[in-house]
Amino acid sequence: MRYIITLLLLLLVVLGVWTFIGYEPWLLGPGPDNYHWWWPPEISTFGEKIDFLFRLISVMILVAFVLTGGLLVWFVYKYSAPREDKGVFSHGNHKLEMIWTAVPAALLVLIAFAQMGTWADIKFAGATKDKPVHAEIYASQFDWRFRYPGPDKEFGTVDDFETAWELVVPADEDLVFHLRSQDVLHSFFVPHLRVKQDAVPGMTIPIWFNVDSEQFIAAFEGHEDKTFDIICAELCGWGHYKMSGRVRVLPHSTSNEDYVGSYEEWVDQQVERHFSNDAPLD
Ligand SMILES: [Cu+2]
Repeated sequence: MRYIITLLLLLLVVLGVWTFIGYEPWLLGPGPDNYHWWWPPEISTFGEKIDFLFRLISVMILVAFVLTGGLLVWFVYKYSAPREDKGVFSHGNHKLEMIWTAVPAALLVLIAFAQMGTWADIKFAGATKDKPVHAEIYASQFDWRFRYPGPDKEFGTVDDFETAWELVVPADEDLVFHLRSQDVLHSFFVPHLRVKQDAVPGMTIPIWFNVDSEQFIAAFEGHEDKTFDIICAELCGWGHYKMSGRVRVLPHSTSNEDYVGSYEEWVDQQVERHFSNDAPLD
C-alpha cells in the first residue's frame, strides 16, 4: 500500500510536469504540428512579449511544483514506513519562515519589473492616445456586437454600421477599440491575439492590437477556416458558455488591383447592405 500511494503521487507530479512541457515553445519549437495545449499560435505584434511573461511565470511555477511535489512524494514514502520512535512536535522556525517569505517576495518583485514595459505598451492610457477608434465593442448577455464608424471614420454619422458575432479587422495596423458592457461584467478574450480585457458596465475601456500579417499567414497556412475565436472570459450568467464570436482578418487595399477581398471592399459592402432593402445577406 505504501508503494502504491507513493507511486500514485509520483505519477501526479510526472503528469503535472508533462503538461508544462506540452506548452509549445519550450521543447518542441514553434510550428503547426506542436501541441498548443496552453495557447494557440500568437499573431499580434505584442504576442511574443505576453508569451515571454507567460513562460517566465510558468518556469517559476514548474520549479516550485517539482520541489514541493518531489518533497511530498519523498516524505510520504519515508514517513509511512513502520517506526518505533516517537514523533517530534515542533512549532515555528524563524529561519524557515524568513526563507519562505523572502523567496516569494523576491520572485514577485522580479515579475513586477519584468512585466512593466509590456504592461505600459499594451494597457496604459498613453498606448492608445491620438489613435482613431476602429470599432466599438458591445458585450451583453450573451453576445458580442461591433459598431464601425463607416468610410468617413466618424461615429454617430449616417454611414455607421454594426455586425454581430464577427469582428472584421485589417492587418498590419494599430487598431484601437472601445469596449463596453450593456449589463454585467464580461471579458473580451482573443487567445490568438493575446488580448484579454474586462468589460465593465458604465465604463468605456480602450484596448488595442495589431495583427501581424506574416504571423497570421504562417499560423493559418493550410487551414480552410481562417477566422479565430472571441471568448467571454468572465462568468456572466447561464449563457456564458455560448458567448463566443470570431475575428476575421482582411488585408488593406493599397491600390485598385487588390481592392477585391480587402478590408475596404468589406466596409463598402456593409454600407451598401445597410442602405439597401434587397441586398443578399453576405
Ligand atoms: Cu460574458
